[in-house]
Amino acid sequence: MARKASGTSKASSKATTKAAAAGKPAAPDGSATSRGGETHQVAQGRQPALTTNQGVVLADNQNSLRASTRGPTLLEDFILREKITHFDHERIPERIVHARGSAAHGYFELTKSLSKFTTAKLLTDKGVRTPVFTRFSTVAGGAGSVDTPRDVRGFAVKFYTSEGNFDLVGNNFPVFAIQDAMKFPDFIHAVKMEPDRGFPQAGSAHDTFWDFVSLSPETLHMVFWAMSDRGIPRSLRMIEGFGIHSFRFINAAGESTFVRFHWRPKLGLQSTLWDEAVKLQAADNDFHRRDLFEAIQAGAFPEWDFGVQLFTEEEADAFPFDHLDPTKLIPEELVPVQIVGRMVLDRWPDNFFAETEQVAYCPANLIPGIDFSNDPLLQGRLFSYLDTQLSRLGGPNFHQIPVNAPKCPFANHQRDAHMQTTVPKGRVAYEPNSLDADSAPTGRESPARGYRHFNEAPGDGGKRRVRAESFADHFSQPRLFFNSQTPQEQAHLLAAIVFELSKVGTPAIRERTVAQLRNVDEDIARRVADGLGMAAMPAVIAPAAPAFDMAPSPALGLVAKSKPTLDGRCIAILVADGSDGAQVDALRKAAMAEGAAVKIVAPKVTVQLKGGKALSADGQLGGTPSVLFDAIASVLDPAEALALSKQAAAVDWFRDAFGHLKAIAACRGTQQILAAGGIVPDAGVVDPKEVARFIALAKTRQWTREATLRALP
Ligand code: HDE
Repeated sequence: MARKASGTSKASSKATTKAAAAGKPAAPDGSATSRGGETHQVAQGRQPALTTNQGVVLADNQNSLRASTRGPTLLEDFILREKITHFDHERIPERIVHARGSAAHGYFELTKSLSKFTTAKLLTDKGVRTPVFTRFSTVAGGAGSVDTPRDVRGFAVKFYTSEGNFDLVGNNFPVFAIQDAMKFPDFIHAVKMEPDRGFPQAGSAHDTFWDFVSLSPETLHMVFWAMSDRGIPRSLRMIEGFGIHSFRFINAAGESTFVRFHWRPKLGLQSTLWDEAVKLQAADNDFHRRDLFEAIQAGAFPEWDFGVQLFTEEEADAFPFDHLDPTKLIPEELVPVQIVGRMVLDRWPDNFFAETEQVAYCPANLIPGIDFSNDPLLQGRLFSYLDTQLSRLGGPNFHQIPVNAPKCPFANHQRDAHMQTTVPKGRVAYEPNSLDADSAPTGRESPARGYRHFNEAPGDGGKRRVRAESFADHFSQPRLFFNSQTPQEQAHLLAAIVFELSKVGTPAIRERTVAQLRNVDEDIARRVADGLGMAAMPAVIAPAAPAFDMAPSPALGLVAKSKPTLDGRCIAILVADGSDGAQVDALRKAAMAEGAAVKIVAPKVTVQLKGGKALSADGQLGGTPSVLFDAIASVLDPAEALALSKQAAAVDWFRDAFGHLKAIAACRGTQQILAAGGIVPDAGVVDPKEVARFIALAKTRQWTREATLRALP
């Protein structure tokens, strides 16, 4: 058996050998290619010839060069060696954080000029469309991890402006976990998998993370965001984005205004429930990537409003916190968000590696009219990103990779280096010079339109390693965030903390965390302690600065920013043999008219509807759990429904949808499945004939159901 090539046909393998012996190519263009007798005829048509990387045309891409028909492979097979060597080097180092990501091309359009505040054309030329490349990511997991862990999401936008590339490298939370760049490696090491055991991948529910949190109360505000439902988004199309740090705008007069950047999803905010997120991780590792891809392919282009919070130095001085501290947000009630533009993502990358993997963001990529603030976290980032690209992309010419290259002219005297792809002309690679000719000009300074930093007055002087006293309060803003949520959102947040701490094996870490929570709010700490079954409250840890109350900010809620809509949502209809096609069509039409995608799920890939018409399913029941959808309906023949009521996949389909507070349209037959799942139908469960009622319910979760299902802290 081992001596025979697979699918051997004696006649053709003889022909190959004969041709080889006669010095003729075994597989001339457009003819049958020999694979040890197996022949694959591929129409040549307009296909280009396969070549090596040197342009040498290949005669045979199936077989290596061998000393005889069954002899060893020869080292001189430069074609094989080139192909395998290239393959061996296909991966580049993944990002140390934000390794798992999905991206898309699109454009930014300015709707309101900010010329009073900045000279950046991106923000002054109303109506101009600037190309963008936007990458969303999780932080803790590796490139191959799943899309739906509890985590912050990266929201990085590269604007290819007429004045150079501007990178706004933000997250979906408006605050970060640490105040000084010095702590970033510690924070990331704490959240990533523990170094001795190599797990957990992409999750913060473990000892080292909470150890760091409990010892570093500055993390608490961001941890509250991560433990809220914002940490488990339904879709990347339904998250906000924030530049976090204060930046500066500079206008034509050289005056500066502080700015914080915001992205607002057109589809509103929406998250999953924790049980749903856990099940999504098993159902579809690529849930968010697929969702973004499918929306763009379907022409339902994701869109965000772009907003700015503008404030002066004097206004900032009056804030009850330091705006240079990246663990602090500026409530919208204090400084409103003005919407000045929009971003639309309308093109999926042609190649994941070339674009999404090789894109190199850097917060130091600025354009004239925008400058940094002294936020000590931002200042550290200005070094880190360039450094990381050097190691990830192999050298300083990564700006020449198409996804990174500016789309405006660029020229300077930088030369050579690893992977240089441009061929500069002339003898001049320095400046000033008098030798560059008109035929090969090499570039000059432009004092009038070149980049200028804001001329900031020096601070209090003196060189020292220090944390500003104005950064000392760590508890007021987690309290503000918590108090700005609905009671149900608050309960979810506390349940997440209890869940994560329940995965922590070291009791002292749990206790220290609860002790820190006492500084945020006694009631929060008590509810978490109760959820953990803690016998006594741990002693309070004296805070560096005591928390104070701020007026709740409704804009920090998630449900408050959700939209009752089916736009961008997905509804599933369960069918089986004998289902009523007319009813399926009525549901489908009504849902699609409201902007939803509709997927047919069935026990078999193809079913015969009542009347004999065949219907192909988009998903087979066993592999298409209801966590993948925003609402579900079923149109079943009673006998089929009875059979399904004995199938775990069908019972779980409804039980999960019910548990995840989704609207359900269940026909009479389906009541048997609901009964098998112990589901007592409520107002969120209707008959599929009540199409309008179902569509109205499907636009939101059935929030009131939760109290009947789950004991939350
Ligand atoms: Fe990053 N961060 N970061 N970060 N970050 C990276 O750069 C770093 C921080 C953010 O889709 C890395 O190209 C330091 C804040 C996003 O490619 C690295 C510090 C915020 C992305 C890096 C921070 C972010 C990164 C890894 C503290 C929100 C993904 C690969 C001083 C405002 C961009 C890379 C993409 C990526 C360092 C803090 C957001 C190692 C040292 C704060 C969205 O350079």
